[in-house]
Amino acid sequence: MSVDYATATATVVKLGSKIGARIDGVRLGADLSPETVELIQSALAEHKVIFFRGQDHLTEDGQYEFAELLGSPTTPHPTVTSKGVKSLPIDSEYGRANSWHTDVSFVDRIPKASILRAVHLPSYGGSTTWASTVAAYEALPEPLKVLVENLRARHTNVYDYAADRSDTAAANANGKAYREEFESDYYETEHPVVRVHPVTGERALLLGHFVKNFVGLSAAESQALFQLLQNRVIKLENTTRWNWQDGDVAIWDNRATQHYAIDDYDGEPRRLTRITLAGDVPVDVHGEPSTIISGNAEHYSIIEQVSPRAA
Ligand SMILES: O=C(O)CCC(=O)C(=O)O
Ligand SMILES: [Fe+2]
Repeated sequence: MSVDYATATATVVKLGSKIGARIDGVRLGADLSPETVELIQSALAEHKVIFFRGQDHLTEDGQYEFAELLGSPTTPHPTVTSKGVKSLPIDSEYGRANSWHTDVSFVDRIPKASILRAVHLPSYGGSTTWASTVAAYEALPEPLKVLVENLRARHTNVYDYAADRSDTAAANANGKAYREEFESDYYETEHPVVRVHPVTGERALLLGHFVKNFVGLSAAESQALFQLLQNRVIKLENTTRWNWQDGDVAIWDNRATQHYAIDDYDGEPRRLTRITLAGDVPVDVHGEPSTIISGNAEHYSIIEQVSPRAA
């Protein structure tokens, strides 16, 4: 009889009351047992972002094969197609994601999860912070819940990226070329502001920096309301911050979180590789799905068919 070493030794260490856990005693790869995969899936559903240390053995291929155990990997990106075949390089030369967002929320089929692997880290700084959008929804007073449950937002890949940050990479030639490729096709999708999580049934705010406006509100009203709601998402109690080490892997539930990469490592190179997993089309509390305004994301991702987990 073979012993499932990974499940026998895997431990989930909670990092905060609202979000975050570290999983120890698992060597990530294509050969994980179904029990270990199940442990990872349920930890992800419960804690929203999970971290693994010491995965130095993992290559890009290994990261991809592991990703296939958790879902269907998408192509690296809907518009950034020149940089990688299996994964998207997250490289400080091309851009710095120091602005709160949910990944790829400008398409209808928002990826359900992202798997990020450290490749080359700066000698200081460069942490990443995640926020629970479920905790943010749950803390809303009743009148605001009623408001957001009946509100829809337009998300686009041509967004005002300079609005609340100084992006050091945006100024160089590589950063400009990356930005041009990012915007090379126009995507716009109307999503509910509150989506019902297809696995946990939890309600989550769906916002972040790809939001252009709220449907039916003026630009100024959209801006004011967006600020109010985003401030609730990023309340420090809703967040966890990870200080990367070589060999680390982070996985987040992109249906229940936003994240922000802290740009505090000056000119030092920083590189990670990201694989996103196909997700479903969001549905609001009334059962209404998101609608496409512009762009077709079929080449990027399938639409995942989700079966809710037993409680
Ligand atoms: O650089 C990071 O830590 C995260 C970048 C990011 O937004 C992503 O990988 O989706
Ligand atoms: Fe991101």
